[in-house]
Amino acid sequence: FYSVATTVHRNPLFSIISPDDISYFKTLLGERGVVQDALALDAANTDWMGKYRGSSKLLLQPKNTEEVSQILKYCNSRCLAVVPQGGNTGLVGGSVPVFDEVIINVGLMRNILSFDKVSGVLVCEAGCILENLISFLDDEGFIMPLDLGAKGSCQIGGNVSTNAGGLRLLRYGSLHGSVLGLEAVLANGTVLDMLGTLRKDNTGYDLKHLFIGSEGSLGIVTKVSILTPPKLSSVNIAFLACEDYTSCQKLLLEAKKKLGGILSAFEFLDSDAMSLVLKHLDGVRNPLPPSIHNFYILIETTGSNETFDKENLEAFLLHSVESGLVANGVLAQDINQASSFWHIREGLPEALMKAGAVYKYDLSLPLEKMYDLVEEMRVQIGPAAKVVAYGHLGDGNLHLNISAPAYDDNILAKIEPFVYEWTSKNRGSISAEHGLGLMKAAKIHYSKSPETVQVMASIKKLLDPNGILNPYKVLPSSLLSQN
Ligand code: FAD
Ligand code: 2HG
Ligand code: ZN
Repeated sequence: FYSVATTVHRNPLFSIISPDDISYFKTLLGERGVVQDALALDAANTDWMGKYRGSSKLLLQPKNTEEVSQILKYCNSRCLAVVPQGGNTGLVGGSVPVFDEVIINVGLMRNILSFDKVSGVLVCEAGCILENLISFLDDEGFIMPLDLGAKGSCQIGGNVSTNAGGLRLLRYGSLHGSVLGLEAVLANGTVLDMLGTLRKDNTGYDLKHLFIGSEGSLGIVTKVSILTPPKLSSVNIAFLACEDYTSCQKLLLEAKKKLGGILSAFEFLDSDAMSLVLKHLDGVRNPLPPSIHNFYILIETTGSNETFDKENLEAFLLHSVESGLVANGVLAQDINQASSFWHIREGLPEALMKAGAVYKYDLSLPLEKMYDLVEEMRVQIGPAAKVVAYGHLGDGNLHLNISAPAYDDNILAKIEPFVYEWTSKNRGSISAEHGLGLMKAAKIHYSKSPETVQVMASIKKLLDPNGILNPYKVLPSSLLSQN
């Protein structure tokens, strides 16, 4: 395992689980809700990348908000640290314990509570798996406003807690817009009912936003109300190749102008990313004729006029080829081809895992600068590792991945702090969508001013005075231990 935790020390104020604690939880949750089995604990202690690993001896599975409240109230009074865990697909070491924190997973809370077919407002428990919500809505003629490669495992509570962006943010906006309400339990067990379903509600501070993207550091999200758009009948996907990064940018601008209202995704990968997918994922092939291109772009349109939308995308494609912006391109002819295009893009995190060790950076950068960083990083690293770039180009979000045969501190020293300094200098964000977790808690100052971080720390201390909720994550520990 990667040795990131060596810079963090266990807070000695936290208690160690005792047999009395276990008895309490068994009385509260029953045997089923108290998991001590070694195999299950091993999985829950290890993150999706196999990079971060804790040593928790206890996983709790509450079935309702009241149980979450009782668990937290008890942990707070005993000063037992906890880590909220959803589908455990987070990529910044936020969802697993660092030391022996109690893991709380709301995965048994997976009921859909209501769905309004006119407004499209869905209310559900936080443990619902994203993919299940997507299929529920599909039957109702609606879609989720977010979609991501981890949909088969991630929970809506985890999505909200990370403010996940994903593949369609370009069209439907961030969860700060589509989450209309939520219910959350504070560290002392207080249940905050903010589960509104209204589009408009200006009655003072909109506290739900504190829980969107705070990565389980302020409370456990137990219910969510979310605005879902209707499913439109015509979806078209094109897979294109560009020879240089300037063309990719121009193509984005053209797509916004010409496809405007129907554009629903604009994703990119570079040639190293493409080679990696082709090498490591079974059954994947490049949909374009076999010549190497520097960049690949996936464009999706979603609209309601089948003939017009398709013609529109075809005309756009043709024009882009004629004007020299696009070197080659293909339009998906059926649903299988469409999903094979998506598989190339969505399969990248998995391909990187198969390739060995990976250092992940999830950056927001001004578009015109974005690829300069990738090129500078290649020079900086040399032949020791592969620099692979892809991401949500339409949102200015670069996924810079450095793939190496094994974790190596010499490689890391070439990447950091270079990547953070570069991002900060260009007024980017060191976390576009994955959050800070353990990986970047101490790096927050690269993207936030000291005054802002101080206010964040004050809010954390107000809502969680003992610091039991997801310790060592999001904010620098040094700041929270100060009085
Ligand atoms: P976890 O990983 O379990 O937890 C994530 C964080 O949220 C942790 O800090 C945890 O403590 C907290 N948390 C979880 N549940 C709760 C809760 N109920 N209450 C309070 N806190 C909670 N992210 C993107 O933004 N866009 C992408 O396109 C994207 N694609 C991905 C593709 C793959 C293949 C993978 C593996 C990950 C991807 N991610 C992406 C990263 C990840 O953030 C998302 O998968 C997802 O939002 C995490 O949800 P989860 O349920 O797995 O949460
Ligand atoms: C994606 O967009 C995810 O595929 C994962 O956010 C990004 O692998 C990554 O770095
Ligand atoms: Zn992403």
